[in-house]
Amino acid sequence: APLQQKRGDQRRRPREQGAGVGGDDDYRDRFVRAYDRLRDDLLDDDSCELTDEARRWIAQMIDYNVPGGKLNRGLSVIDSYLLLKQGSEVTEDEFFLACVLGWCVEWFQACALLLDDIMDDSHTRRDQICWFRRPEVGLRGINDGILLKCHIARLIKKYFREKPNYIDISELWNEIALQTSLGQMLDLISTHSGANDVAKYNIEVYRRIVKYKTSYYSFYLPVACALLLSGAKLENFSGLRDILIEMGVYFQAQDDYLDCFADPNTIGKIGTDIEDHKCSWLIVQALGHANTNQIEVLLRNYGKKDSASVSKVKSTYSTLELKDMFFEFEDRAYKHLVTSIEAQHDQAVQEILKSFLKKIHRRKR
Ligand code: GPP
Ligand code: MG
Ligand code: MG
Ligand code: MG
Repeated sequence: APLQQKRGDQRRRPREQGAGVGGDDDYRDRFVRAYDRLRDDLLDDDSCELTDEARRWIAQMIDYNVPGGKLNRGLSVIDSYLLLKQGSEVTEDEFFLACVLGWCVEWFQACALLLDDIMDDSHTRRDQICWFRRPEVGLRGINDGILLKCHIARLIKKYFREKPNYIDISELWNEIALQTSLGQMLDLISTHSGANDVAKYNIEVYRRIVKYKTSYYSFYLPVACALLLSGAKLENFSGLRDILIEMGVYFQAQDDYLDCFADPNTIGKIGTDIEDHKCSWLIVQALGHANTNQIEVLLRNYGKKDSASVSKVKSTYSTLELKDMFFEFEDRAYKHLVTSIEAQHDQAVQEILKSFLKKIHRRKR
C-alpha cells in the first residue's frame, strides 16, 4: 500500500519537491533499491554456470565499480521519463523498467571509467584506488570492463526482449558504444607523438573528441532511453540531441578544468591530463593565448610524468589566467545553452534539458 500511495502522489506532483513521498529523494531511493535486484539477476544467471568463486569475483567487481558515483546519468533516465509521461500514470513496472535502463547507463559508465583509468594510467576514482591498481586485479581488469559491458546486453535482454522497443533500445546501445569507443580512440591517438600533436590541438579537434567520448553516452543516452521507454521515435528529436551534445562539451570542459585545478579529495580522483598529454580544454586555450616563449615551455613540458614539468605547465596556465578564462567560458556556454533550450517548442523537452543543465552548472565535482 505505501508504494501505491507513493505512485499516486508522484502523479499529482511530478518532481516538484526535493524530499518526501513522491519527491526526487523518493525516486532516488527507488532507483538505488533497483540496483540489488539487477545485481542478483546477474549473479543468479543460470545459463552461465557460475562457480561460487566466480560469483564472488563478479559481486565484488560490480560493487566496487558500479554504484559509487553521483548517479546523475542513471537518474536522468528516470527524471526524463517522468517528465515525458507527465499527466499519465507511471506503473510500478514502468518505473522499474526506467530503473533498468538508468542502471544500464551507470553500468556503461562503470565500464568506461574502469577501462579509461587503465588507459590514462590513473590512480584514484570515486575516492578509492582504481580497480586495476588493486594487487589482485591488474590487467585482469580489462576483462572486468568487458564483462560490465556484456552485463548491459544481458539486462536489456532480460527485461525488454518481449517489448516492441527491444530492437530500438538495443540499436541505441550499440550505436552509443561505437561512438564512445571512437571518441576514446580520438582522445588516445591525439597524444601519440608528443610535441607534434600539441601543435595540432585546437577547439575543433577538442569538440570532436568530446562529442564522441563524453556527450553521447553521458547526455544523449539517458534521454534517448527515456524517449524510447515513452514510445517516442528518436529521429524526431535531433534538436534535443544537438543541445545535449553541446551540454556534454560544457561538462567535459569542466572535467578538464577540475582535473588540473580541483582538490582531488573533492573530485574523488587525481588529475593526469598534463602527464598524459591530453587534448584538454586548458591546453587548447593555453596554446591559443600564449606567446612564443610560453608555447615553448608548454611544448617542452607537456606530457611528461615528472612533477617539475607538470609544475611548469601549471604555472604557465596561471600566468595566462586560465582559471578566469574558464569561468568566462562557463558563463557564456551556460547562457548559450539556456537560449537554445528556451527555443525548444516541446515543454517536456525544455524541462528535461533544464533539469540536466541545473545538475551540472558550476559544478565543483
Ligand atoms: C572521459 O574522459 C571519457 C570517458 C570516461 C570515456 C571512456 C570510454 C571508453 C570506451 C573507455 P576522461 O579520461 O577525462 O575522464 P576522467 O577524467 O573521469 O578520467
Ligand atoms: Mg580518458
Ligand atoms: Mg581518464
Ligand atoms: Mg578528465
